[in-house]
Amino acid sequence: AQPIHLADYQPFTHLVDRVDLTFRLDPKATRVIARLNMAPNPVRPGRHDLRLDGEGLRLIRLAVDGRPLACQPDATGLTIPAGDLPGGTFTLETEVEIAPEGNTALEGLYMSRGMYCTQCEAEGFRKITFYPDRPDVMAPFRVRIEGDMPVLLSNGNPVAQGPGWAEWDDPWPKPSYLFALVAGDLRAHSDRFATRSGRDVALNIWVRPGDEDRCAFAMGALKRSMAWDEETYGREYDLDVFNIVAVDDFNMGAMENKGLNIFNSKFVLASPETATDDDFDRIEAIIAHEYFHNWTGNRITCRDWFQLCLKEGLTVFRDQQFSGDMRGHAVKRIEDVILLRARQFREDGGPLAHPVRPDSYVEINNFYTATVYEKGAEVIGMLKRLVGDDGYGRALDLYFDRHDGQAATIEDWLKVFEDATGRDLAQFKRWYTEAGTPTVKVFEAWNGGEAGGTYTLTLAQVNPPTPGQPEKGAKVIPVAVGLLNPNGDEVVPTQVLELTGPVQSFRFEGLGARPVPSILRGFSAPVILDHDRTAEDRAFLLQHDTDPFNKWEAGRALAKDILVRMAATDAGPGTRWTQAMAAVARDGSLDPAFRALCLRLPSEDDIAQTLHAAGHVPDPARIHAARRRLALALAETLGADLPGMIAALVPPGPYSPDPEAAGRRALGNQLLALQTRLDGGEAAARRFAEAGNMTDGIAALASLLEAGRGQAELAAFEARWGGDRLVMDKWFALQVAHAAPGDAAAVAERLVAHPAFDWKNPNRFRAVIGALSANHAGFHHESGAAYRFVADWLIRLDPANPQTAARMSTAFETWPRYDADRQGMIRDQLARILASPGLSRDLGEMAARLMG
Ligand code: HT7
Ligand code: ZN
Repeated sequence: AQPIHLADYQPFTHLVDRVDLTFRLDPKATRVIARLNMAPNPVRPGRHDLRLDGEGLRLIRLAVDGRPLACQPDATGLTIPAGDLPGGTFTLETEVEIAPEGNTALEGLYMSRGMYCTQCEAEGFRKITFYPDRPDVMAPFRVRIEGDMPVLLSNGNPVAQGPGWAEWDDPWPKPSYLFALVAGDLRAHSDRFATRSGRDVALNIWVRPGDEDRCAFAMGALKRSMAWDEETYGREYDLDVFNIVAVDDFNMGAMENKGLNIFNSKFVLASPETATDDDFDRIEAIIAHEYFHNWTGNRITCRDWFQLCLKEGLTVFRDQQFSGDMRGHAVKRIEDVILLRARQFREDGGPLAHPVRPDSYVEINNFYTATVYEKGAEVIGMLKRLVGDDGYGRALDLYFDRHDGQAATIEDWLKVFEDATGRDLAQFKRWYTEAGTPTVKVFEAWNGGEAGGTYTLTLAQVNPPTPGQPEKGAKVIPVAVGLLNPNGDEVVPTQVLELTGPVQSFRFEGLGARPVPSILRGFSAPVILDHDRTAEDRAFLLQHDTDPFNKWEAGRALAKDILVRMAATDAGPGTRWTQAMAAVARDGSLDPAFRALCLRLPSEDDIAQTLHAAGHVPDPARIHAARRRLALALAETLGADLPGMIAALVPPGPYSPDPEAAGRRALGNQLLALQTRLDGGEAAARRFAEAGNMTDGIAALASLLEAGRGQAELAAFEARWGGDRLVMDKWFALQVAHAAPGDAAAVAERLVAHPAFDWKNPNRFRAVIGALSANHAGFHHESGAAYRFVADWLIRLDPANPQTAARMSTAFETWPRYDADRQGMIRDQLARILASPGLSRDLGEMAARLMG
C-alpha cells in the first residue's frame, strides 16, 4: 500500500450539506439507504468527478437527482464522473447491503453479543455506506433505524419512535467518523444534568440487562466532567440527550461519537466487588476524555488525520487537568509521567518513533499512539507554561471562538496562541514536527564570594536522530528550576528557564552557599535529564524538595542508579535507597498515595530502557533478579513493622474509591507485597480470603503468584467469577503477568486452551497475549518461546481483526536494545509476520516499520 502524505492535502471537491440515512437492520443483510445533499466545493473551481469511499459494500442502487446511474464500485470506493453530475447542488442516493454479523474487525457496523454497534473513527464509515469519509467534510445527519430491537440509538436528539423504528436528528455538522448507531436489548441507568444556561440534558448509560447496578460511578464521573468543562473552559453541552453505551467487543477504550459515546464495557461498569481502584480511576478519566471531546474534537475537529493530535493531545491534556482537580495534582502528575516514559519514551526511542504530527502514514489506525496522545498532551502543557495560565485561557477562548464548527490544523492552533499572546511559536512548532526525546545535559558551576556566590546552570540539548529525521534543530524547552540551600530551605522558588539554543547558561547571584538545584520540576518538558548527581544529592532532594514531582523523582533516580548497578555488575542493593524508602513508608505526614508511588520500583522495561540509554545491553533475567533482590532488601529493612503498618492503612468504613481511601489501599497492598517476600504468602493468603473488594483481592492474589503460590486462590476466584467477562479478564491477565520468566509462555499457552479464552474478543486477547508481552523477563526469555507465541497469535488475529493485531505488534518495538541472539529471534518473527499470506495493511505497515 502507498503512503499518504500531509503535503498532498487538498480540500474535497464537493460539500455535503445534509445527510439522511435509513438503516434496515439484519445481522446478515443490513440495508443502508443514504441521501446526500451535495454541491461543488467553491474552493476547488472547475468540474470534478465525485469520488466516494466505500469498502465491502454491495451496491444495490445509485441515483443522482432521482436518475439511476450505472457506475460500479472498485475495491475502495465509487467514482461518479463529473459528466453525470449537475453543475450546482444535487441529491445523491445510494442503497447498499452489509453484513454486520460477519464483521470481526469491529470497524463500521458490527455485532457484539447480539447487539448492533458502530465504530467509525478513523475510516469505518466507508464500511457502512459510500461517502467522502474524511474529517473535513462536515454535515448535519438525520437517521432512521428500523430493526427488531427494543433500543435504537443514533447521534443527536431523538425525533420520533415507534415499535421497531426510531429517528434521530443531529443538528451539529459533523464528520462521518463521529457517526454512531446502536441497537439492542439494553437497559438505561439514567440521570439529568442542568447546564449553566439552563438546558436540561437527559443522561443515559445503556448496558446489558443485569449490569444496571454497575453504572453509578460512571454516571457520577460524567456529571463531574460536564460541570468541570463549564467551570474550567466555559464549555457547555449542546444537545438534549447524552447517551453512553457499554459494549463488550471493542478495539480501544471508548469513542466520542456526537451525543452517543460508545465505550468498552471495561471503562464503564464498576462495583466494589468487581472493579479495582485503578479501574475506577480509569473510568473517571475516560468518561471525562470522551465527554471533553464534544468541544475538542467534535465542535472543532481535525482537517485531516495528520492533525490527530489537535484533538487527542488537547483532550488528553484536559482529562489530565480534570483528574488532577478530582484526585490531586501531585500524584496524578507522577502517574502520567510514569506512563509517558513507559509508553511514549519507549516508542520515541525505537523504530516506531514519529512526530506528534506525523507527515505520512500507510494506515491511520497505526497512529493512535502514545506520541500523538501523551506527547501531544505534554506539548500543550509546555505551551501553557510558556505563555502562562492567563495566556493559555485567552488562547483557548480564541480557539473556540475562531474555529467552532471547523476542521482545523496545528497551524490554526498555534496561530491562536500567537494572536492571543503575541509570542512567536515558529521554533516551538518543532515539537509537533520532529520525533525523538531530547536529552538535556546539566552542568553546574559555583563561584563563592564574600558578598554572596554565583551559581551557574548550563543546559545543553541533544535531539537524537529518528527514522527519516537524521538531523534536528534546537527546541524550545521550558525547564522549571528551584534552588535549595544546604539546610533544605528553598532559596530560589520555581522559575521557568527557557532553553532555546543548543547550549545555554543561567546565572543565579547573591547566594549564601552552593545550592542544590531541583531541575525539571513538575516534569516541565518531555525530555531525558542527564545530570550526574551524587546519591547524597538525590537523598537530600527526596527529603527536602518542595516540588512533589521532583521529590518522587529523586527517590526514583536513586532506585534506578542502584538497579542499573545491580543488573550491570555484581553489586548488592546497599542500604541508601532502602533506608530512604523505609523512612518514606513510615512518614505519616506524606499522602499514602504518594508514598505508594515512591515505593513502587521502576518496571523491568524501564530499567532496560535506562540501561540501554547508559550504553549497556540489558539482560532481562538479571534485571528481573535485581528488582526482586531490591524489593526483598526493602522488605527486610521494614521487617517486623510491616504487619502493623499494613493493618493501620486499612481505610475505615465501607469501600469507597475516593482518592484518600484508594491511596491507603495502594500503600497497604504495596507493603503486603513486601511482607509476602518475608512470610512466603501467609498474610496475602489471609488478605485474599477476607478481601471485601476487588482491589484487595487482586493485590493479594498478585502477591501470592509472585511468591509462586496462589493456585487454590485462582481456582476459588474462577469459581466465583467464571460468569463475569470483565473480572475473568483480570484472572487471565494476572497469571501471565506474574508468571516466572521461564514459565510465562507456557502459562499463556495453557490459558489460550481454556474454554473461556475467546480470542476474537479484544479484551480477552489483550489479557493473555498483551500480558505476556508486558511480562518483561517472560517475554524476553532466552528460549524465544514468548516471541514465537506472540507472533503466532498476531498472525492468527490479523485476518479477523487487523487493527488490534497491529496495535499489539508494538510488543516487538524494543528489539534494538537487546543482545544479538534476542535481536535475531525477534527479527525472525517479524519476517515471519511479513511473509504471512494476505497480511493486512495495518499489521504489514507495523511489521515493516519495526524491521526498520
Ligand atoms: N477518538 C477515539 C479513537 C479511536 C478509536 C476508539 C475505539 C475504537 C477504535 C478507534 N480508533 C480510534 C478514542 C479517543 O481517543 O477518545
Ligand atoms: Zn480521544
